[in-house]
Amino acid sequence: MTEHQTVRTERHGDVALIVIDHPPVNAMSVAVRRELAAAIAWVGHEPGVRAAVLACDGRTFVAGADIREFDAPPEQPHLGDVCTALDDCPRPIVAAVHGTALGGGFELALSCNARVLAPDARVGLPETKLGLIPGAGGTQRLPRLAGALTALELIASGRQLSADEAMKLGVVDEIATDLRAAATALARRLADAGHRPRVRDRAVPAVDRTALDTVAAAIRAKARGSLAQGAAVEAIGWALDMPFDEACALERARSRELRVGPQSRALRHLFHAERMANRLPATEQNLHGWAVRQIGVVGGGTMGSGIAVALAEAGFKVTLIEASPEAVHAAEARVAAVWERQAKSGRLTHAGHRERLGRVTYTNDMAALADCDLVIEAIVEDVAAKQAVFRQLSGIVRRDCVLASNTSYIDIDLMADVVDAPERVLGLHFFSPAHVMRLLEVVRAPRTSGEVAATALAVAKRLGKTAVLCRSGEGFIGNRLLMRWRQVCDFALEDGALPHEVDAAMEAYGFAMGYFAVADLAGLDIAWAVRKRLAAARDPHARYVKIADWLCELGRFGQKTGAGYYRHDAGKRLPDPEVTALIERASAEKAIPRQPAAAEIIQQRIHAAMVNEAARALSEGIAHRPSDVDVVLASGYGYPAWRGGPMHEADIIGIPEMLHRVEAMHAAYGAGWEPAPLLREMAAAGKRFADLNF
Ligand code: 3H9
Repeated sequence: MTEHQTVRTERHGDVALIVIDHPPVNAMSVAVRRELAAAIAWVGHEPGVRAAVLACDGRTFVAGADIREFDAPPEQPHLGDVCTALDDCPRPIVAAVHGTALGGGFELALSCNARVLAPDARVGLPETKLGLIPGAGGTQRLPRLAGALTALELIASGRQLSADEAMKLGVVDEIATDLRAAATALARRLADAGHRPRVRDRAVPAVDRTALDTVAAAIRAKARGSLAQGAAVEAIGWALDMPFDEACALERARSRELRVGPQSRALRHLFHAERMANRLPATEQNLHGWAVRQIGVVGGGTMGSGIAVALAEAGFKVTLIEASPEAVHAAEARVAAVWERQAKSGRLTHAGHRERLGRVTYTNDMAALADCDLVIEAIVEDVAAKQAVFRQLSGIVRRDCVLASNTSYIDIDLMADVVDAPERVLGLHFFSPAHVMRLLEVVRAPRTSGEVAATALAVAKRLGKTAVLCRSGEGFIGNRLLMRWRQVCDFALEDGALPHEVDAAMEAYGFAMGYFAVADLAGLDIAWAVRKRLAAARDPHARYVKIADWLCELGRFGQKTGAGYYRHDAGKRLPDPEVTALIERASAEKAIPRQPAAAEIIQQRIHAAMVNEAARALSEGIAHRPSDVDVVLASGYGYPAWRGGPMHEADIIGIPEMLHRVEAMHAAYGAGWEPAPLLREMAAAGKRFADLNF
């Protein structure tokens, strides 16, 4: 037995055990690579050792290359060299995988002679999510086991495989509860048989090249400017057309090239930003939340039923409240329909389906919430109605039951005002569909206690959400920026563009959809209600565009009414002459000479408007750090992640240039568009937004 800092070896008779022990996630730092290479060499020559098992201590198998080293030049041995050492070891080595084997971790496992997985283990190559492709043979070994088409889908999406799915695809050899014992037995069997199967020696199964080209074209189109997916397509091509070593050399070079490029830097920024965004302030980090088992949801519409689905899928017991027996019935049908679809498509087993259904109860009796640890209100966006619910809840639930509102705009303090123990009230702003969208704004009102915030963050973690902690204020972070961004889009219409032109500019920037297409999809009536609510507070000197109000007055609420900014016909979005006429009328009323809009100007102004508004939200303490804004925009609003979010981009553009752009926008748009004081201060002090992240 040898002792190292991050990798140790043990002898169990004729089988050696190599254990990586590098908390928290066994990432392959240079120290781990060095020590693992030494351990593999030791297995190769140690007298009496006939085979080995590669395993990890702690909560997971190797989570990949060490991302913290990516900003420095790579040091030897490279991960690919360690994989080659596994290939070349004269004695069979079996990977014993628990937790997640991701990226370089899965590449290590693929370089072993066999793989045994714990039943709840997962494997995947998520490198494209970091703007990379696998760089240690993953793009070459995975197609040899799973086939080129499947490997391409997995690498381009970064999707993880469950143990069962990995087994079905032939990527792993066994699933075992007693992981190390099973891996040891398999290693011994391989040694007995004198068998040392290597993935690299297998041929890539024949593939229909036309089908592959079709999938590749779809992947490139979906990437919307992100480079890594295109590189993944190329790398799978190398697997089909080139000898293994030659293809691996190309893969390694391409992976490195991407690593030093701006897209991977931006995505790494988001990776770290996501892990900062859900942290309580330093003074509260020792606070623990309360255990949450039973959760109530008030309101079973699209949002409420989506929230119930998300909660039940994470294992919580849920009580869903609706106002009338008919509405209860409709909510139940909404929830059931989601799982029905999943079951039909094979994504949910029969047993899993039954279990989920059993976790939710439906009633119109609020008293059923008496035992809940958390209640989430998800009714209409109406302050008085929400206050009535909170008042009622306050008389029903325990005093330590956390009360959350799913409002997307309303000040949480207004709800806290009407309950007993207001420190337990906060906002949980889910995005629709709530069981699909990753983002969750966790909104603290002035009185919300640290324990309540910690409780909500723990629930968010269990839901697998990307939680961003922020303070309460009109629209929180995301919708506050969206209001500005919408105004820029509206101004563009009055100034000379049409909805499909503005949307095309945003799509060219990397958004999946433009603002007007999204507005039609979401429905124009909610924003209309917000505008009416805020009408009295509006600055009378600020420019106001009436087009959206006119559309709503005509009953054009978007896709659900067949018409909004577009005409919707058989699933198609079509420019509508009636809307063009309204837009031209709006320009004429203000005597604005309509001029064709350059896509670049639209893009720059949307970005500048977001950055300026975010700077104000930062000064007001609504957003805690600039990187939180990036997380919100990239995970909830379709901002192209490969750009790193608006604040990261602002740093790249440079703060003085950003200020210049905001000043130009102010000159064009007038009152309400003044540069944020913070932006001026930063430009004067030579600061970047990154300097404000903590
Ligand atoms: C790669 O492998 C490229 C190769 O092909 C290259 C070959 C040449 N490195 O997420 P958590 C930290 S690219 C360094 O909160 P969880 C993380 O920052 C890599 N650090 O835990 C955090 O630190 P802190 C491909 C890492 O239980 C702490 O660990 N792999 C790494 O919710 C806990 O993280 C990936 O993309 C890393 N690779 O989730 C996997 N990973 O406490 C990325 C995590 O200081 N990782 N940390 O904030 C994950 O997906 C999740 O972390 C994981 C655990 C599922 C593993």
